[in-house]
Amino acid sequence: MQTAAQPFPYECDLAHSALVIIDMQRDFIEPGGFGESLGNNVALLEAIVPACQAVLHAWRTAGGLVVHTREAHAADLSDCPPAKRLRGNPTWRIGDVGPMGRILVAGEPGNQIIPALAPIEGEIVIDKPGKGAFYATGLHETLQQAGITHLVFMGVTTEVCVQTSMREANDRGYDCLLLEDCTESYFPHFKAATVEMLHAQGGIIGWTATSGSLLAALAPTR
Ligand code: C5J
Repeated sequence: MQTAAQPFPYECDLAHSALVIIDMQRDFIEPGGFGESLGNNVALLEAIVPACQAVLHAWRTAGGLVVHTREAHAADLSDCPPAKRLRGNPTWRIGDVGPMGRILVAGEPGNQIIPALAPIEGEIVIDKPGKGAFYATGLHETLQQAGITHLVFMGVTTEVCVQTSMREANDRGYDCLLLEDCTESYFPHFKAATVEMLHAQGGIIGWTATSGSLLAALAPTR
């Protein structure tokens, strides 16, 4: 199928493609969570949920593989480097008890994916200790076993975990598409710059498109 995209149309075959949804977790998106406690306007991130839901529904209906990621650490923080935990001067550090349980710890309420985009049976859920979805997760091996060559990205935040994951995927040989209205940052100018740099120079990291373009491409497959 062909999706109208930047810098030129994106070709993929559903049987060899996966939808990768990065870190749509309560602590980043819901009011009263970790993201808001850091002074961020989470309404910016919440606003992409309907577009993400529409794509997820269409992708599921078409029978495509879905991967969800969570930025999550083990309860004993053995997978959290001190450099990550000690950086900056936040109110709560990773592992501290925040408004929705321990910050970025697997299994805590705030660490869950928001109900609107909750994984269903058969979908892959990856807990990742880093920003990128490929670092220390086994995701590449899982995708290779499934014969996946193309990845469509959604999620948050655009310039941190989404961009890192897309760059990691590009280096591993995947053709990557980012859905512009299904990703967001707490800093709109960072999102704009990220979208532009990913598809610049002839698609140096990959392609970007609107969810509407992908939905139009998916329509005949459903
Ligand atoms: C993500 C972050 N998911 N901004 N994390 O982007 O720290």
